[in-house]
Amino acid sequence: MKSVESRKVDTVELVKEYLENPVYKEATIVQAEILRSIRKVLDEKGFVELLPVTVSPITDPLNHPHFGTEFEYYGQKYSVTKSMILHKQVAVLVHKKIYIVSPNVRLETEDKMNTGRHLFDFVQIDMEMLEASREEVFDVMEDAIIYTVEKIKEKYPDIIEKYHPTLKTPSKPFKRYTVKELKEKYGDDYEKKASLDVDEPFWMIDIPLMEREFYDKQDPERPEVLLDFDLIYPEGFEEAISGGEREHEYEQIIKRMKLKNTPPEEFEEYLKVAKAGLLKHSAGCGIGVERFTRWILGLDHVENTRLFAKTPGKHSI
Ligand code: ASN
Repeated sequence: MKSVESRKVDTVELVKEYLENPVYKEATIVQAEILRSIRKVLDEKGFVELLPVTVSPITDPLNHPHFGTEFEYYGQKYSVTKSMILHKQVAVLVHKKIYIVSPNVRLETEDKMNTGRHLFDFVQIDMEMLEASREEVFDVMEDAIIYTVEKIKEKYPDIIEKYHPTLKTPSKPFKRYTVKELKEKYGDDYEKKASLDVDEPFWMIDIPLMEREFYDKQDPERPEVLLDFDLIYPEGFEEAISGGEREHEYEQIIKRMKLKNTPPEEFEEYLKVAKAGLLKHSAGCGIGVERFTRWILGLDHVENTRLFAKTPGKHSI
């Protein structure tokens, strides 16, 4: 366990670092373009941007330590948002295609400090489409990624030349590999090894049943896998996106919660909506904004892609 002293940040030094190290200025210019480009593609495809939910009585069950992320407000328990997945399932009933630039707080433990990929407060562009298949999600996200990479290369050639001169615009359709195929080829550390082995992003599909939460849909034909996916960046940058088709039927949701030991009483209000038959089939995903910036610039750590980054195990400003 590190001492509190060693986690501390010298605020003045950090502000000086922001002013003196050009990476912060250049990365945030690129990041602003990522936001602009993805919004443009989604807006043109008829998506409606919704405002983020930052605290709520129900959030993604993901298994992170709570520390102090829960509080009580006039007799109702709240938690900070880990992801808006359950809210997306409702919002997509109002508009058929939605997205949110969504800040998520996941209190990662200090062993994630140097992965280069983790912040305990990050932003994902989280989208959802009513009655859609995962192939339709792939189509939208491939267009968004290709457009964004092209736009950044066109507008900021000097920045790309400086940080990631070999950055290649991916071509459509991205390849798809099942987890089973990847395990057979690369063994246990398949995600990392596959990412190092390729030069374009690929979809990793058919994630085993127990490896994801209850809301990703079980394949009715092959119940040992889910109709979900990750997008994996090339060159060792690993996970870019996670998403899937969704469970929407009450009985099936309960069955999946039991399998994962997710306590249904913590999702009572969500389950009421499912039991009333209001949820419908949908599919969607989220793309991490800091990770996208990191890959485009080929940086070591997401903490260099933004100001005021929250690195696991470190104090911050
Ligand atoms: N954004 C993810 C999804 O749409 C959920 C998550 O971040 N856990 O599946």
